[in-house]
Amino acid sequence: MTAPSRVEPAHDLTVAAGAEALFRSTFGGAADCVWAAPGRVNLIGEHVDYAGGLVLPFALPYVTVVASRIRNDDLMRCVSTHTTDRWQGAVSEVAPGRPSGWAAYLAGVLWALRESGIAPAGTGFDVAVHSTVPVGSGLSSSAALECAFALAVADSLGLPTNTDGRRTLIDACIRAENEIVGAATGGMDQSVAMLARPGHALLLDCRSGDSRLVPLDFASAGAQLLVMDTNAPHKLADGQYGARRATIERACANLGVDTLRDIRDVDGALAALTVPQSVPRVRHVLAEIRRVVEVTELLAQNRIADIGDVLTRSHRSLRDDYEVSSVELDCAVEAALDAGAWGARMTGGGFGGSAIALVPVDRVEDVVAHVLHRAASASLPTPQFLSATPSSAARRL
Ligand code: GAF
Repeated sequence: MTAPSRVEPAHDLTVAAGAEALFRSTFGGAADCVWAAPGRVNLIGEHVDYAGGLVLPFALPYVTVVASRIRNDDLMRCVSTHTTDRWQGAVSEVAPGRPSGWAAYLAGVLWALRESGIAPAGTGFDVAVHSTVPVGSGLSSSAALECAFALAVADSLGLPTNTDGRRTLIDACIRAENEIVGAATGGMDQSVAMLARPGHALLLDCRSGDSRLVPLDFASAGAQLLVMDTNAPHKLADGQYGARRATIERACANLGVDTLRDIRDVDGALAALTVPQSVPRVRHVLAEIRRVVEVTELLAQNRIADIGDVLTRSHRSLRDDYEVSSVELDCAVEAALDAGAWGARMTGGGFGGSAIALVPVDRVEDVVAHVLHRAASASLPTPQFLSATPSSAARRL
């Protein structure tokens, strides 16, 4: 049987029931905290969070649910409906690369909360996970897992889960991913999973950490934002993502700035770079930050259709200057544009994963059909399509 090409979001309580049933059958008794955290798409501002740039992501209506129960010993036990690969181990033995695999996102969060003195030593957790965020699709399933668990831990310990509390937890989730998982990611995904609001994108200033909500209503403009998951898995811990980040950090050192956001004279900065290969990388980052400003201004004027062109320019820059696209992503983007999308781009870390297309509603079926046809003609995996309605941040169920 072939998988359906459209993936509909499930009700929160249905996802929660999956996690809670697994919890009961594995550990016995009920979980004491059940939290959901969303996946995300980034509308624009790609590969700029670790350069102190601006990003404009929003939460998807697909969530990861964590059902957990606190333990008064050092043990963590983790199970998921998505894999038979279970993990159990002592929290005091969690270290970079240990554990490996999906449980590192959970164990890493508890490790980071202990390291920063938020969670006491001698506290463990039993955890069951169920998710509707596709894994390896560039839609931030990792951050959803981290954030749902971080909030469950905070809740169990009686710590605040309001906005200020969430900001502290975001830092712990980023540390877990950077230090225990070994993915040098920049923090956009954890921030939007914790701070998003329905009907809004989150404009996040990754230099100051400030954020504000930007109203985002595709339907009012007669449009849909289609997520096109290419089904070509991406990985952020395999070296390519880290290599891009390292190039940007070396360029900052070369230019004598803390972040590329601090650059005022773009041409001067590009001319001053001593490593020629870093020129297109820096050019992408600087142009992409300007594109986020452009999109934010267009949204303020309710000119949704006009952001299409900016999205497409972002894709070309990611493809040609930053070199993080893939055959599958390029195929989906060009097919969507040919079938009438106003704009399209890869979203997230790239090297596979998902693209987005801004499509007038009367062209959606044509775009879906065309993207499927082009992928089949090129013998690429069959894409699947998800709905991208700006949705809620992590929540207790
Ligand atoms: C991944 C990372 F996790 C983010 O921090 C961000 O860098 C993104 O890729 C690219 O914009 O999702």
